[in-house]
Amino acid sequence: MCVTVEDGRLTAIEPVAGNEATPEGPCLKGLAYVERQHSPDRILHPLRRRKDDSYERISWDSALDEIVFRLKKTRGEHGPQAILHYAASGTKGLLNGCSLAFWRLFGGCTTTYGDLCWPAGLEATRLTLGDNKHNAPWDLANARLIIFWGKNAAETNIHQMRFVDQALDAGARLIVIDPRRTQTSERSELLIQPRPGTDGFLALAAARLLIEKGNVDQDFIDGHVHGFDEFAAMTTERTVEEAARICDVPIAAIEKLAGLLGSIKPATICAGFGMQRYTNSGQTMRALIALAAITGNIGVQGGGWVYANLQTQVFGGDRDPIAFYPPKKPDGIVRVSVSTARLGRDMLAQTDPPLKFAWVERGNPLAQNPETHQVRKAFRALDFRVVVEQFMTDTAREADIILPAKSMFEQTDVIGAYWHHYLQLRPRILDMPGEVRAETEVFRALAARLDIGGPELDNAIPGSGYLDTWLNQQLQPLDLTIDDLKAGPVPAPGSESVAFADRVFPTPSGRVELVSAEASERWGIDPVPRAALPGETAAGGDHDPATPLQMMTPNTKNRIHSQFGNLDLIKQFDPGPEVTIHPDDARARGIEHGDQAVVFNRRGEFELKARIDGGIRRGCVSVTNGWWGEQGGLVNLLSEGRETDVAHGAAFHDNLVEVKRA
Ligand SMILES: Nc1nc2c(c(=O)[nH]1)N[C@H]1C(S)=C(S)[C@@H](COP(=O)(O)OP(=O)(O)OC[C@H]3O[C@@H](n4cnc5c(=O)[nH]c(N)nc54)[C@H](O)[C@@H]3O)O[C@H]1N2
Ligand SMILES: Nc1nc2c(c(=O)[nH]1)N[C@H]1C(S)=C(S)[C@@H](COP(=O)(O)OP(=O)(O)OC[C@H]3O[C@@H](n4cnc5c(=O)[nH]c(N)nc54)[C@H](O)[C@@H]3O)O[C@H]1N2
Ligand SMILES: [Mo]
Repeated sequence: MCVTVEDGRLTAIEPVAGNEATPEGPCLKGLAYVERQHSPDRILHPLRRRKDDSYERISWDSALDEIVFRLKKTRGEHGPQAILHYAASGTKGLLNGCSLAFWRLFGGCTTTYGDLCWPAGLEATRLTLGDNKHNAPWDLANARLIIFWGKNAAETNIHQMRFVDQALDAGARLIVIDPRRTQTSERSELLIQPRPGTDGFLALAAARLLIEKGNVDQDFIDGHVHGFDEFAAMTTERTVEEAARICDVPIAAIEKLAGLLGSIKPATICAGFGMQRYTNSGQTMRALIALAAITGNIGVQGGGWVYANLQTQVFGGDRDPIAFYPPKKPDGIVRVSVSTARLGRDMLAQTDPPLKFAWVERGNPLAQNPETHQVRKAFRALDFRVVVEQFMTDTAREADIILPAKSMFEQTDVIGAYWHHYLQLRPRILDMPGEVRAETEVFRALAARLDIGGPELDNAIPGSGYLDTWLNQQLQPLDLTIDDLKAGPVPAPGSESVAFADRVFPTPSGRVELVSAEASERWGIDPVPRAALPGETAAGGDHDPATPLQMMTPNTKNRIHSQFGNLDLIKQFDPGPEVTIHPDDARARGIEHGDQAVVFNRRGEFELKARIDGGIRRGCVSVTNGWWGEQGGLVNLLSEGRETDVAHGAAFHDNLVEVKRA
């Protein structure tokens, strides 16, 4: 971003000419930072809840004193693990690590394991290819065939569409696989709309056809694939007709998918997170990667498996999704941990010790974690809650004390990415407004009051005067300095613009693993990616007939999860939540376009406007996630706290509902 600051205020955000990944500049959300940064709704002072649930402004001294009193009391009576530290995806940067550094000094805390976002796909990729990396963003322009699988890039990776357009203009072909017609599918020649959560069956049927017709890359398979024969045998367990029936897609669509994939090279499969939010997601994603592998589309220009590019994760150890496993117990500190996907349930169930205190920063679990009712109940069961926030989110409203959070323009940090492979400096360009303090300063103030950290404190949590030195220390093993980054984005050391071009796959066999012993040892799943239905699906037959509709809660163009939707600029485009429903399903329920509708299941309900749209599969409804309670669309009131088959992700879309007119 090229940012203009006048009289201490952000006045314009423009593209940076020459930025290879995002040359067209920020999207509407990026532009909305001008409003967000100076919004009158921003929290600028510590706040304490009154008895009537309103908030009063208090001084930092009294906020910190009360927090310290509560921390000591909780630690004294129940031990440090009676305190939950919860952080999510609000902002990225090296300084985020300082929070856990504080809790380590404090003597520990209860942490979370797993993640709301992408772990099933990350782990599936790691098990199969050995690492999570992919070709540079702009390499997509070299693809001759592009498959967007469960990814709506036109809304969620807007800049990627530029490279899609370049590829299409040069004659490439585009396939989209998504139960919804989306902005991404507009230019595709083939849109396959499978029953949600059945993509594994679809992929294996395509693989079967590819193998039967000999349209595979035998040289790549012989040289670099482990377990091909077992995988091939497994694909014959079900006919293409059977798969088509399970996915409820035309046989011709599967044949066309296999036909294009078998005949056009290079092909890139851009996989999103859609089919990765089900209880069968790990196996589904492994089956998809297999398609890229057997057609030899790995390690080549214009080809590949594009899921997550973690090549900028070069700090402090490996980028193995090991962070997604329940923490081990090193350094003498006993760590207790709850599942992010089951946050509410696990918090309530924890007894040794019971949770009494929660610290939340960079996240909005009341809106974004599954099963809002349980999360709310768990937060309300605590003695004390601190939330560090910029705005009055649903989670902030649960806090006893709210601490005002900095914005990304107010503290220097080093950031990576998960699409391109550049490290960047995010320089401080604005002063913190009101009494806002950076998290690092808050933790230092708490540490001083608790008398922890001593002379080591600056190394654990740098003070503002020490920040540049600290960042330089982090960069030093990479042979980089802040000054290098000041000159512009720098490719992460060791990063590749064509991933796996060297054909080095850091798996146990050193090859692409279509059979993975590790998968079954670690996660108890089949070593081959055999397909199975998700846990809660209308395809299963044994579902509750009272809730026949599969609800998907995708992301949307003009918000990042629950952020931005409170801004006037964004409200012009997205004034309120809507449930999208197929005309046939709406007619059967007497619902008309624009009617108020209630979406419900045994876990909860909410009311919102109906949007009738023939672009969504019959039997499915969708509501974008990230609405606030006050806006009427807390979608996770209806989801269940349930993990994916691998890596402790959240199976948000294993979610059957019914809709009726309000
Ligand atoms: N504008 C915007 N951009 C974002 C974000 C945001 O909030 N707003 N969030 C960022 C983050 S953190 C993430 S994780 C990514 C997510 O990026 P995406 O993966 O693109 O987003 P989703 O909307 O979760 O899912 C994509 C598509 O999957 C489809 N889908 C659902 N179930 C299935 C299924 O069973 N099979 C198939 N084939 N498709 C299915 C949905 O209909 C949806 O269109 O976006 C990132 N970019
Ligand atoms: N039903 C359903 N639920 C979903 C999803 C879905 O597809 N369906 N998607 C899931 C996915 S992919 C993700 S990634 C998660 C996202 O889950 P969260 O990360 O909890 O969601 P955000 O809405 O981005 O909330 C981030 C919060 O951090 C605050 N924040 C921003 N910067 C800072 C800072 O510097 N310091 C502090 N202290 N706070 C800051 C913002 O104001 C915001 O309230 O949601 C998940 N939830
Ligand atoms: Mo995410």
